Amino acid sequence: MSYNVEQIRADFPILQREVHPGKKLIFLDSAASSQKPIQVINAMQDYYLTSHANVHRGVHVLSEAATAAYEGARDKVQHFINARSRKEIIYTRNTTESLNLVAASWGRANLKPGDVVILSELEHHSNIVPWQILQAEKGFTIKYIPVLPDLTFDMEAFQRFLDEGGVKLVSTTQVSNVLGYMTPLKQIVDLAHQAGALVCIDGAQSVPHLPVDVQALDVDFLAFSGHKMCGPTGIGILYGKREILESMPPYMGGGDMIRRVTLEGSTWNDLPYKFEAGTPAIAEAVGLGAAVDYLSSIGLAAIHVYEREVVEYAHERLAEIPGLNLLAPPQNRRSGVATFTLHNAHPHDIAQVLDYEGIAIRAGHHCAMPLHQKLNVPATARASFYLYNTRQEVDQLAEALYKVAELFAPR
Ligand code: C6P
Repeated sequence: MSYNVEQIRADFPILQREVHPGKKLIFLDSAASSQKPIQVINAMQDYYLTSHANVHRGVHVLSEAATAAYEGARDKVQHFINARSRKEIIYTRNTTESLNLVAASWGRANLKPGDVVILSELEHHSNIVPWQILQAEKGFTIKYIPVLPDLTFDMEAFQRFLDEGGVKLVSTTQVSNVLGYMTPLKQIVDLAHQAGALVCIDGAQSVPHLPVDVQALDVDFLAFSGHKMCGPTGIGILYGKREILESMPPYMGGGDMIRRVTLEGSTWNDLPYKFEAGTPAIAEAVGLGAAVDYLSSIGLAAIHVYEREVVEYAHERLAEIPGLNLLAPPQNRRSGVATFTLHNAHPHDIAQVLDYEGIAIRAGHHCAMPLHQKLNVPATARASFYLYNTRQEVDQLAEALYKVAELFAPR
């Protein structure tokens, strides 16, 4: 079946709206948060109209229906990333909470002075700050895989860090939210495992866009967010290998995560509930399940191929614009975004002018300040693409950027 972008666009009601008089929305900010298809909106609405009650707590019809919908969504996520067991799928609020869970639970229990955690220079703050907070408490060392001038990882430095010893964990992103760089994940996992380290992957920008198979990749943890993959905000996933999750202490305490509580102490529920304290985001889990169904019905492989074509076209068109400088890793390793600076224009001004044309992009440091420091730019403008964007939208972006280039050309 061929990729029918017009049919896909028809599923996203918001893409029909005008954002300024005569200016229809051109949404190029899906890396920040994607839009939602009607199937997801309907699933959440149906849940509230027919089935809402608290989960795991009642024997009445509604509680059983809510529990079935909530747990059914977990099964969908399990199959989506090819996890071995539903016990390996922990609901969180987002990628950020998933990574904080790994740091606060696994990290606090396993890291000590002399140990090393390897991150990289291009990480989102979500995969830096939790480790820095824990480092202040535990006194381990953090090393960062450098980013080379061609905007790829310095794998020699990575190997050197592993050879220097003491590495307990490598935690890095699969796709950079700023550069669209697809990191050499399989190589990283294999080298890290050979050195006896675990691997945690930030999948915020990969799971929505390409097939991710946790068994094939052999990652130990994988974090991602529902809202970047056509699902609602407020729901994310931490995947972890069962034996590792079994060995970890709880993250938060409260209802649902316990087996027995006495005034003297408590024992913990089985996986995955050990890590799910309190009333969860039930409708959001249902919405995530519908998003997984939606993406699966199109196929992640097809989405990835289509999206990369659109991104390559964007790189081609934008490269022609005078004064525009693309931050582009090698072609075979990039996806998802076209990030750039233009003359000396502040990216916020660029984004503002584009907004007048109905085009939504993101400007700033994209929660990756260390990367921007490394590249010696305070901020960048980023157009990010998803399954519903078209080549015509790229043309409209390029036309608008010609105007911006003229407006901000040095005189
Ligand atoms: N990046 C962007 O515009 P949350 O906020 O927890 O759903 O996702 C955090 C996160 C973690 N890792 C990567 C690689 C990310 O891209 C993000 C979110 C958005 O680039 C918002 S800052």
